[in-house]
Amino acid sequence: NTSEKRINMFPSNLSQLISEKYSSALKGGNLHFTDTTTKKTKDAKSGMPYVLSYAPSLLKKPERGDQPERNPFEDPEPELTVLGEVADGDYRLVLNKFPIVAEHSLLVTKEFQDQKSPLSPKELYMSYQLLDTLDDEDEGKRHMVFYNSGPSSGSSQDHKHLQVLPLPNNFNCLQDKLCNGKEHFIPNVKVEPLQSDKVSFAHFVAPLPESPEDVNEDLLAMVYISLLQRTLSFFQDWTNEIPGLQERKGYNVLLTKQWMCLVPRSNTKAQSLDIGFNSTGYAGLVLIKQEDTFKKVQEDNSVIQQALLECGFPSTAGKKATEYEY
Ligand code: B4P
Repeated sequence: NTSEKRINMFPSNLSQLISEKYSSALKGGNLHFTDTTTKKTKDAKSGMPYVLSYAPSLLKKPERGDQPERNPFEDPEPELTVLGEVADGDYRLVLNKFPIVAEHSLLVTKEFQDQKSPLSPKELYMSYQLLDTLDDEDEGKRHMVFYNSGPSSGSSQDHKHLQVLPLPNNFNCLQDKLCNGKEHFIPNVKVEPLQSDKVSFAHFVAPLPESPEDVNEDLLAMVYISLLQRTLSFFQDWTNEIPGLQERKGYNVLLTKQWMCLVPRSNTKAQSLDIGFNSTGYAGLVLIKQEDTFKKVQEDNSVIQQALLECGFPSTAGKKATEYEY
């Protein structure tokens, strides 16, 4: 029953609930916000827009948070829990304990599930509904849901979690530019997903329907599977060239109300520059912790395209799936 499926899983005052929880967690010392110096810039060759966020103090943060042995999502802190029951009670919405952007939140499974597992139709639709609830076109407020899956994707926690991040104001990322003026379609053998032929790294994008009425579980699942097929083919094709690829393979999922994007990943960190990426990097949101790296990037920002390529795979724009898939 489609009308039943469309019932929103989130309360309409969710923005307010997140804001209130965030303020009290910050005040109570339950949440550690790291301030950053941010800078907008653009890659000259590809035109890919970036927001650089420089946070040297994050170097002191232990990789897996303050209690590295503890699974933070098994029994999340009540002070960080915005909603204890989401989607039939199978998920929770909690605040990120170590954000660099205010109100950065996480959707976590209640029962342990592996971060390497694919997204289910329910998770995709829940993510879309979350975006539909939080975005405010009149106020120019947009969000991105992302999923770092597998060791090379930039994830540090194995318990299944999706993240939702407010996007910087007036930020038009690579995927927005690609989808500008494009109608929704589900990529198939004949129709390739969108991919910029100017950026260095492989990425697969599909525009979503303009009206939320036209979006449902099935549609999102079909889009996801078509992008995932292309993404997974990289791990077969490159397995001989890249030692250890099978053990560390991973990918990023980026979702806004306007599009879905998948990026196959080969490494968490680049070799040529001291920098690592999770999904956000492939939307042009670049977190920099090293002073030296921040200097280099400001001198010549083309080093970012190189680093994004080293952590992904070469772009296949203009090639048909069969040419690189089999
Ligand atoms: P993962 O998928 O495992 O890892 P991650 O987001 O890449 O963050 P990581 O932990 O590697 O930190 P990083 O220095 O790269 O997600 C796990 C999430 O759970 C993290 O968000 C983590 O903070 C959170 N968490 C850990 N313990 C928790 C607890 N007890 N309760 C609730 N949440 C908990 O990056 C530092 C921070 O900046 C991270 O929050 C990261 O998500 C964020 N970030 C990175 N790049 C960003 C960008 N470009 N723009 C905005 N934010 C960015």
